[in-house]
Parts: sequence; structure tokens; C-alpha cells
Amino acid sequence: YPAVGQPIDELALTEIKGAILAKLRLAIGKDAGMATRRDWYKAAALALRDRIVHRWLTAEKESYDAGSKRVYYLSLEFLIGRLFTDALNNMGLLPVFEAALGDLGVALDDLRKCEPDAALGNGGLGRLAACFMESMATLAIPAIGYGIRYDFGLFRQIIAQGWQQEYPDEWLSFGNPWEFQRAEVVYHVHFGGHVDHVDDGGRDRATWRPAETVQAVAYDTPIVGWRGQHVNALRLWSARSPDPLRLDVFNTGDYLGAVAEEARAESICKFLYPNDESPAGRELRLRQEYFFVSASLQDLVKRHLASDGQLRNLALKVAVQLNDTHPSLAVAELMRILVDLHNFRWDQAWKITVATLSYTNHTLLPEALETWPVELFERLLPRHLEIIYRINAAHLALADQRCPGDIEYRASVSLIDEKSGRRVRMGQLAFVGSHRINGVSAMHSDLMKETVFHDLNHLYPGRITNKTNGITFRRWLMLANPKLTELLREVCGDAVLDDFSLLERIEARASDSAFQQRFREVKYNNKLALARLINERLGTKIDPSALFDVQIKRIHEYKRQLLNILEAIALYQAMKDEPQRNWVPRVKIFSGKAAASYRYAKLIIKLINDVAEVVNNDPDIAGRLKIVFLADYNVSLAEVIIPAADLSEQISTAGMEASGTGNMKLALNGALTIGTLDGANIEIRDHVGAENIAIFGMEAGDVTIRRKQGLDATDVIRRSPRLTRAVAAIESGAFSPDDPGRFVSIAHALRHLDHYMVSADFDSYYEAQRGIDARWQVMPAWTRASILNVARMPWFSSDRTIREYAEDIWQVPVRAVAVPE
Ligand code: DL6
Repeated sequence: YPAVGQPIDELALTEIKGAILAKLRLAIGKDAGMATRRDWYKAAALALRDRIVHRWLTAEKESYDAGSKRVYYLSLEFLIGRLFTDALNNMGLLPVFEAALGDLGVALDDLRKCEPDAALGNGGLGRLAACFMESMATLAIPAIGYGIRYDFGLFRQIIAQGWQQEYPDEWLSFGNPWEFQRAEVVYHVHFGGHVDHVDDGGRDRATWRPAETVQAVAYDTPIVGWRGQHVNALRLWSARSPDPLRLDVFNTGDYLGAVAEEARAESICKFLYPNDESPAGRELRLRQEYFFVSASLQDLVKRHLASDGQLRNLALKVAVQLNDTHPSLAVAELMRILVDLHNFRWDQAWKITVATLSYTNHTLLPEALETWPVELFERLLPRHLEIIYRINAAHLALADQRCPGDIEYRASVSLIDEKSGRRVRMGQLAFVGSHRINGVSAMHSDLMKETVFHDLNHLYPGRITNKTNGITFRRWLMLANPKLTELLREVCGDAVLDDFSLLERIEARASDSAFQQRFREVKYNNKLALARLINERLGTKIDPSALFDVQIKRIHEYKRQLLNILEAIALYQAMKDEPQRNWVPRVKIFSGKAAASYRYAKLIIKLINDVAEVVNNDPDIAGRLKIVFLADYNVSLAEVIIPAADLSEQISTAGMEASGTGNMKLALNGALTIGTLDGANIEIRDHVGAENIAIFGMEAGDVTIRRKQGLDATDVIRRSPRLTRAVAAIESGAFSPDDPGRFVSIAHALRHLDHYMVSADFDSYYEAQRGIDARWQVMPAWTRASILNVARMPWFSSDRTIREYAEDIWQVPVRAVAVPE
């Protein structure tokens, strides 16, 4: 990576210019005079891709020749964002491409914006998968990420009159220069039908006679590691029918009927997570899960057979990571492949399966731990249901041995939930079929042992392990915050780009006023950029020297955007009471999407926008409190908001956020955290120091106790005049004069159904916020705390997380990143 200020190599510059122009003519079919920005973007991306492919093929050949163990990361979500500058940065080609494009009369930054975000994920889980792919490539771990190539990613969010509306995200409409369609890599995935049993001398084999077949076609995207030393593939499956057009039906004049099969097959990869409120939606979701699991396992088994010729040693050469319960069917599918298709004895197959698979749990929320009705399973995947029953029989026999006669224990560990209709429990299936099960923060892993997997942990002790999440600093520091990176390189040396632990060198400068000044200038410029964007998008003018208070994440009751907006209401009311006071100017920035079917979360978005309307236009406030909701939160928007944040809101109900990764990105960019003792906030506090973070509210244990006592919060509200007033304002329609009853349900929940402890934690949160105001008024101390946050975040690099997975779960070697001379 070129040193700061190092001149661009003239030869390289000429070569890149020539390469881009050649792509423009030969691949896009235009000359420079006719080309649009998008044409230039595509030409530049293709020129870059050529340079990546050489490294990719070399890396692939080296690991194949060495017979290296390979990691397969199965995830229904990869929230990748844009790849252009990410790949340029990792290849060390950012400066030369910028200069080459500049010479050709186009700005790299304009081209960057032409690339649509690949939003093939909902939130934290999908973004983690993308960070992990980059870190695996950086650490030269031979790996393939498997997922679905959705035609439409996560919906595009529009805010109309304060309400969320959802529109399709057409990310592929102008083509995708990164991917390679592998028309020859096609697998058949089956559904339905029946199972034939033959007497095979107790080997448990069966023949599945499916009723329906769908084809899975591979599309590969190269993922470049830091310094371009290693490149891995993200292989996404697209679905199609083996028979794209029924000509016989077409010829009868039934044109829709002729493509019905194709439409049914293609629906599998149409959308990320269809709305699961309707039975049809749920069925489609299960089809998606089996589709990508089956195609991925067929692919990896074929690859393994090609290199090793037999499957007995599968676990020695293959590690399969199940990202949440969505790929849990891999347990039954691998058993089916080994027993039915490759003639393994059941016990031997089971050993191989458990040794090969491992499972990451990302949530303790009961509604997110998937279960499927047995009836649906039987109809769609009859052989897999039999296999699950057979696994369950052995598993329950073990449970009976451990706790003879204990019916409750048996029911709690069973793979079948008998309580509310018979349902297959995917979390239990993944647990039983994996040699390692990990949580994503220390507290989350402990809670897994104490709650959802308490009895399974007792039955299979030692399987649960913790792997605290991490983020890739290449994207979340270098790319998102180039000016801060430049300053850090200057103080810590260029080696910091290869070894982020060197960030600790800025600790010594944390109180140095000249350094503080420069550090603040960087933040101010980032805030200016965000203020510009807010003005462009919303027409709201904000003061870049105000405290930027940021909550960016999915909208969910447990994440408590409601607590944040309630505090804003109380602050607004306090400002109205004493307009002359020296209030700290604050901009509260919200961004995030609510699931399309989650009505209450959508009502919270409306509340935020209604409160913003009143507060932002109140002349008494004089701009000292502004509230902003930025629509269509995605990776690219996060890259603008995060470097500009002063305060990071991590305020989930304790015990409910598995880890969080936004908390890490914001702290790395110098935002102070206001948060509960939840998820990775606890480890962030341990690293940055309790004096450099603001912790408030109930702890997980308190929450459990309070819930047992009941959810009524009328007492709490009565004792807090501030909260009483804020709730009354919502309830009386002070922010919704056009529909005074709009937020009555929210006021009711705050009073009587305080499951998420919004009322219970309110006073503590309000006080913590006033503590933040006081700290902001002593800028040198604030800046020092902000610098120390940056200095102490290196442990949260996803390189560290992936090293831990590699050593403890996958047993694959990790190559140290070689720093060039
Ligand atoms: O592990 C990645 C990410 C965590 O940081 C978040 O705390 C957690 O909520 C998220 N989990 C999910 C899964 N589903 N739900 N809900 O996205 O995983």
C-alpha cells in the first residue's frame, strides 16, 4: 500500500488508464465521449477484476495442490455493500486508479456511488458474514462463502409522511461486474415425493423419490484479502427450473402455464426472506433454506471427492460453519448424502457429520430460533424428517441415560417440540449435529448455557464456546474514514495497516492538545459531510459543531429506539421550560429498517418522524435539538454516518442483544458509547475503560427478576415526573395533532406492558444523557476519551475473531499477514 504522499508510479498509471479504456471499448462497447458514469464504473470495475482474478486462480491452485483444509461458510445472508473501493483498497490500487480516472476526466468518488449496495442481508448477522469473508481472505484461509443470489435484496425503504414504505431493491438491474456465472456448475435440488425403504441389513438406507426438482446455478464473486495476497470466492446460488418453458403447454396457447414451473423455481431466489406471516411465505423460506444447503453440500462433497477420492476423511479437509439456524438442514442433508448416496453406516456417518459441522447462534430471542411444522417438513422433505427422527431417537436415548425418567429434560432437549403442534427445532438440530456451538459475545455465550441451551449443554458439555464478534478495520476505518486513517498512519507508522494493535501508540498522544486539535478537525470534516447529506436528502439544516448522537440499526423493540425518542421528548420539554439555559446542542440521528410485517416497529418510526417535525420547527428550541431519520439505511450510508458520530447509542434491554457490531464500528471511529451492559458492550467497556463509556440501566439479571414480578410500569412512571410528562405528550397527540390517538398503543405499552424495560430504564438513561452533556462541555476531556476509544479497539478486529474460529473450531492454519519490506 503506497505510503502517504508517495508519487504514483508512471508505468502503472499508464497501464491502468489503458486497461480502463480497453474495457470501456471492448466490454462495454462505448468510447470515452459516449460513456456514462455507470459505463466508466463498470469499465474500471472490470479492469480491477482482471487484476484480482490472477491472484484468485493462484490462491485456488496453491490450496488445492497443498491439499489444504477448507472452510465453507453457509449463510442465508451476506450484507456486502459496495465492493469497488473495498477491492481497490485491499489490492493497494486505490491511489493509482484514482489518478488514472482523474486523468481520464472522471472522479473515482462519483463512480463509487454508481455501484448499488449488495444488500443480501437484514442486519448484523449478514454484515458479520461479509466481514468474516474479508478476514478469511486476509488471513489466507481457503474458504468459500455459500448463500443465495437474491434477485432483490433487502427492501428499499422510503419514508412517506413519516411512515416506512417498502419497495423492491433492484440491485442487479444494470448487471453485476463482480460475478462470474458458472453455467457448468449446476446441481439438482429436490422437494416432496416419498421415500422407499429396502431391507439393507440395518444400514438405515433409503431411496428418496422426489416430486419436484429445481436447479441451482453458481455465481462466484471474488473476495480479496488485505494486500491482495489471497482471494476467496463467495458462491451464490440462483434457482431455475430444469424445464424453463413447457413447449407443449405453450403451443396450446396457455402462455402463463408454460412458464409456471420456471416461476415457481425462480421464486426461491427472488427475495431475501419473504414475509413469513403467511403459510405460503413460510414454505418458501424453508424451500430457500434447503435449496442453498443442498446445493452447497453437493458442491463441497464433489470438490472433496475430486481431491481426496473418498469421504471418510471429510472432517479432516472440510469445516462447515452454519451461520445461525438457517442452514441447520445441513445436519440431515449431510447424513442423507453419506448414508443414502455413499453407503456409509449410520454411526460412521454421524461421526463425520458432527466433526465437520459447527454452528453459530446469533440470538436468544425465542421468535428468531426457527421451528418448522412437522407436517410441512413431511410434505417438502420427507426423507430429512425421517433422518431427524432417527437422530432424535439416539439423542433422546442419551438424554434418558443422563437423566432417567426425567420427562421435562427429555422434552426440553428433543429435536421435536410437542408443545404447540409438532415442530422441528432447528436450533436443537444444529446443536446436536455440531462439534462446536458458539455465541457471539462473552455474555451471550454464557446466557446460551444458562437459558436456551441449558439442558443441551448439560447433555453435551464442552461444546459451547464463545467467539466475540469483530469487524473488518479495512472497511470500517480505512475506507469509511480515510482522513482519520491518514492521521493514525502518521502517528503509529504505516505498519498499523497490517497490525492494528499498533493503534495503541496514539494513547500517548491522547492528551496532547496539538494532536487533539487534528483529531477533532478530522471528526468535524466528517460531520460536515454528514450534515451536507442530511440537508440534501431531508432539507434539514444541522449544526456540524453540535453533538451528533447516533442510533443506526434495525428498528426493534429490544433495541429501544423508543427509549431514545422518549428521552428526546423529555429533553425537548425541559428546553421549552428553560429556553434561556445553556443547552448542549444535539442532533439525534436515527436510521434503520423495520421488518415489513412488524407494525409496532413501523409505528416507532412514525413517532420519531412526528416528534422530529414538532421539535425541528419549534422556534423556542432554536436548532439546539434536531431529530433526523435517514431513510434506507445500508452499508454505504453507515460508512458516512459512523465516522461523523460523537455518541453511539447501544441501549438494548440487557440480555437481549447477542453482541452488536455497530457498537464496535462507532467506537473505532471515536464515538463514545452510551449503553447497557449487554452483548459486546461489556467487552467494549473492559477494553476502553469504564471512564470512557457511559453505562446505564438494569443488568440482565435485574431484567429477569423484574419480568417475573410483572410488566406493569405505572409505579415507575408515577415516580418519574419527566417520564409521566413525556408519555402524556405521546398519549394526548401532542406530536400527532392530525390523529391524536395514533400513539395510544405505545403509551399503553409503556404503562402496562413494559417487557423491554423502556419505562423502567428511563430515568437512568436520562441521567446518563445529562452526564454526556456535561462531558461534552469539557472538550479536551471528551476528545481524550474519544482518542482512547480508537486506541483500544484493535481487539475487535474480525481478524482476531477469525483467528479464534480457525484455531478452536475449524482447525485450519492461519497465515500471518506478510508485511512487504
Ligand atoms: O452476530 C451478529 C449479530 C449480532 O451482533 C446481533 O447482536 C444479533 O442481533 C444478530 N442476530 C441476528 C439474528 N436474528 N435475529 N434476531 O441478526 O447477529
